[in-house]
Amino acid sequence: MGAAQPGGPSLPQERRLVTAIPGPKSVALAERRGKAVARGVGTTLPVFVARAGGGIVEDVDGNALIDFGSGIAVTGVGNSAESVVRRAREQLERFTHTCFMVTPYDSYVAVCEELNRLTPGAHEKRSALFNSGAEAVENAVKIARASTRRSAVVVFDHGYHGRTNLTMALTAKNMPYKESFGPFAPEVYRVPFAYPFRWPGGAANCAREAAAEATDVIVTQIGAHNVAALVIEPILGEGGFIEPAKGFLPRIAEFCREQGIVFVADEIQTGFCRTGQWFACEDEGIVPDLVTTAKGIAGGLPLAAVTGRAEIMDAAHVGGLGGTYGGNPVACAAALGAIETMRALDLNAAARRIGMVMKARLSALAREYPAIGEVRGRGAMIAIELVRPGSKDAAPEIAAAVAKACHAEGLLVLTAGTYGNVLRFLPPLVIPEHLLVEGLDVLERAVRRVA
Ligand code: PLZ
Repeated sequence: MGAAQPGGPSLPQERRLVTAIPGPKSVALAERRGKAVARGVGTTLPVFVARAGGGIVEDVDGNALIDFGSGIAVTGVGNSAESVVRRAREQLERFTHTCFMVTPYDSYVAVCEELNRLTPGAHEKRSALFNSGAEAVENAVKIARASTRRSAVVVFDHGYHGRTNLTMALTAKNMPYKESFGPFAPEVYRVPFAYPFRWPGGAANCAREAAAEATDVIVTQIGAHNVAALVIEPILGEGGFIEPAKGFLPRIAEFCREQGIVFVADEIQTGFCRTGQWFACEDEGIVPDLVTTAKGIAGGLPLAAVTGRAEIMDAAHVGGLGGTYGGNPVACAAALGAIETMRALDLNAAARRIGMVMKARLSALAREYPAIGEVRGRGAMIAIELVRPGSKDAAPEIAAAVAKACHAEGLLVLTAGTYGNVLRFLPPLVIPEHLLVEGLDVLERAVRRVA
């Protein structure tokens, strides 16, 4: 291999396999890793990355993989996007950190202004910045509790909100997220989510029945007046890209409004153009009280936020919110660059286009292969749920085998779902169309081989 070439937008946009996956250099690095890194930190695909950009992740052996993962819905604007790098570099050279709580800087304020503008609703808003999605969710709960002086938190079946102690409690799935890590935070209650594909009463009744069951549990088992916050992903992410049946979210939001419960939309995976809108809540005109964001916000730098109604956000006392690194100036500069890119390239339109291309191909494939129980999702957040043909029994082994076959052919895909039987596709929103199509070709061949 020659001298290091730049990644980012200038990386050649072509799939290229020059060794087996993983190649010898990755295998050697994996061995070093095994002796240095705790085994609890898992790996989807053990190729070590040399550079990445556009729709390509290039490994240390010179293999170029098509990226259908975006680092789990983070690099929507692409890796090392031009405006992200330019603004972050300029900031790196001026100062790296002062701590916003000690001596503030304007980029933090500018990110909050953008969030207040971009999130749903024209009401007066405030934002606060943090480092990770989990930290944002924790802070949303703190703020809701301070504002309502209530303690209970309601979450949903199949929900995912993080790996810290409180957010483990909010997360539904035991393995691998919670097993052996308890005890968990108290006052967390779980209610049904409108999962049309698996709703016992059928998809047509799903929204109404699920909302009725959820609100009944809140009223009869918790007491609505004890509930500070209801935290919901407008499309479930880790839970398997489950779009709630239409009408479910508006019913839940209305119930929260009636009961004085803070409605928190966790848009950490769905936000920032991923679903073809700035935020997935917009699809049904939902105006959340608080919105948590992270992932796509800063083009790959760690940044997260809580944004919401000024009177709720400002219920937390002065000094009650913060953290050493929250709203780091380099991450804020990157976020301003990422948002600039989303506007300049109209990445909402790009996400909708990706969704159209993917759904058309995958729906055709599903008609041929009954192992694909459902094709679903919105924009550039698309998934297939794998089942034993002729049933709705989860087939995690088929999902794993298809993922493995994709990886071997140079297509990076991720799995998801409570039953591990969902293949999810999250390409960067800047992926060139020829790579999107080629990725789908690889996927189709993998399904044909396995299913
Ligand atoms: N809320 C909706 O999707 C993170 C998890 C990856 P952090 N999802 C990826 C893993 O296995 O750890 C996520 C999310 C939603 C919260 C989070 C948590 O965000 O930045 O990972 O803390």
